[in-house]
Amino acid sequence: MDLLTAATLFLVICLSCLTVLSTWQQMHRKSQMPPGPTPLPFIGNLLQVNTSDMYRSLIKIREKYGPVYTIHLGPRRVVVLCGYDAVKEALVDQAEEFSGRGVHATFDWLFQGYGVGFCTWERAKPLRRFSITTLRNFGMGKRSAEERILEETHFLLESLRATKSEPFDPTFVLSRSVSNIISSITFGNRFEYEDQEFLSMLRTMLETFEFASTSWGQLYDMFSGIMQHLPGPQDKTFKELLGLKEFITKKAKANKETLDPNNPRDFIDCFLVKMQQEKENPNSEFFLENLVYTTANIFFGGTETVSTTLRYGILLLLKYPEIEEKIHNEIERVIGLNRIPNMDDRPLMPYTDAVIHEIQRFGDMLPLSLARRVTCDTKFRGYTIPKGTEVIPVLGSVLRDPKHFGRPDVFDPQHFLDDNGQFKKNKAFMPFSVGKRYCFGEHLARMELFLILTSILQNFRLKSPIPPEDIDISPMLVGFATLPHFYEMCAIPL
Ligand code: D3G
Repeated sequence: MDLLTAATLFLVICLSCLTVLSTWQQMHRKSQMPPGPTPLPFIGNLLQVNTSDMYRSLIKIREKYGPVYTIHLGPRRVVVLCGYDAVKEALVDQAEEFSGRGVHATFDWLFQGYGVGFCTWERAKPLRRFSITTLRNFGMGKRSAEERILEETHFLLESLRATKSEPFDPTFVLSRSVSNIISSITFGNRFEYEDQEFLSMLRTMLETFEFASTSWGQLYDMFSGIMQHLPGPQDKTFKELLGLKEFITKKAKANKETLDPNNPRDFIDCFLVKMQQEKENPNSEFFLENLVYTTANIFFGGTETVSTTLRYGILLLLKYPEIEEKIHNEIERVIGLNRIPNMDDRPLMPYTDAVIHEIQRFGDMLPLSLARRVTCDTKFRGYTIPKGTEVIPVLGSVLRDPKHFGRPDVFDPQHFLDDNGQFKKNKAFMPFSVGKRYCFGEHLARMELFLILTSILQNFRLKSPIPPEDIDISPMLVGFATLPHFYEMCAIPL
């Protein structure tokens, strides 16, 4: 054997050993992952899911593999968590490990890893702390959050009165009021209801939620690597999202030119001040991109989720007039008709509180939550999940966990009431998610839902132009979000 042949042979043997070793390692690593359906190259488990109903597909796969399993959404390897126990054990008991953020390709296209919502835990930490403090300060200072909500609700009631009991689609009537509450904090002002730029941003937010919940949007989440280079319905969404970004950028510039650091007018001003304070720190997260995108997160996240919940809630009340009637009675008993509602009324109104909880439970705003990611190699229920693996906590399966809700698929406020008609907490109620990346707008959102709904029902009786039996309360889309069908309603002054 000459030297060349020997060397070649040696190389071949080395390479073979390496290949066997790495395959074995991979298999071993894989065998420590939760079980799941066998993936095909590139498309993963695409054939096992229905992209127009990912929630139901994931629930179905759970039947075979249990509440914690691995699935391949295209090239994404994801650990899925179903039911209260699994979600709580991961997100709460191992909070730090499960605090990373997974892929949301539609939003990632715009955010590019900046801003508080769609970023790593490392970036989120300082941005969340700052956002929470700043939101709290704006909710406590000269105008409390409660006052902001009630002021805006006054305009909402006016526009409901202007409908003169005629049927109308409540979508934008609700979203412009909800959005104005968060706008008064992020931008320091509310918008006129007919402001065309405002209405176009509201349309953008609604349409983005719609796109991300369609079959195509879910497919885009799996195959954005290729799909971003191809034409498709995402192009319209992206173009609109750019408009939203440009609005905020413009606003940030204007604020910068008129900034008085001793008198911050809004969230953007506070961020500018923070940027100034940290300008010597090379590792600071307080720079312009994070300002623009964090503001976008708060504005968008604070608009679409609450307004869709209200829209779903009103539809449910149109379907069940007897439930609406009981809220009217409670309002009359606790608040009366001569003063506006406030947050001290809520503990005295267990029925209304239970209905609002049940609206959020049944409405299941974000059925797959926002995807997480483990920040390090993570031991969980005997498995080892490698650092960087994505995790989907299926919040819908927690909100419908049969161990915690008697009739999970039925809209029934009794889920949150005890035998004496008192409000009953339920630990599986987690529409805002839990753990390190729970929704930090939760407090504001819950105040909005209570004050807006009670204010509407203190002043109006709701009526459907079609008989309640014909109202379809099943969702129109279930994907990133759960969206109700569009409908018309009448608001009859009391
Ligand atoms: C969407 C776009 C930008 N920033 C946040 C969101 C979003 C959707 C749902 C939630 O945030 C959770 N509040």
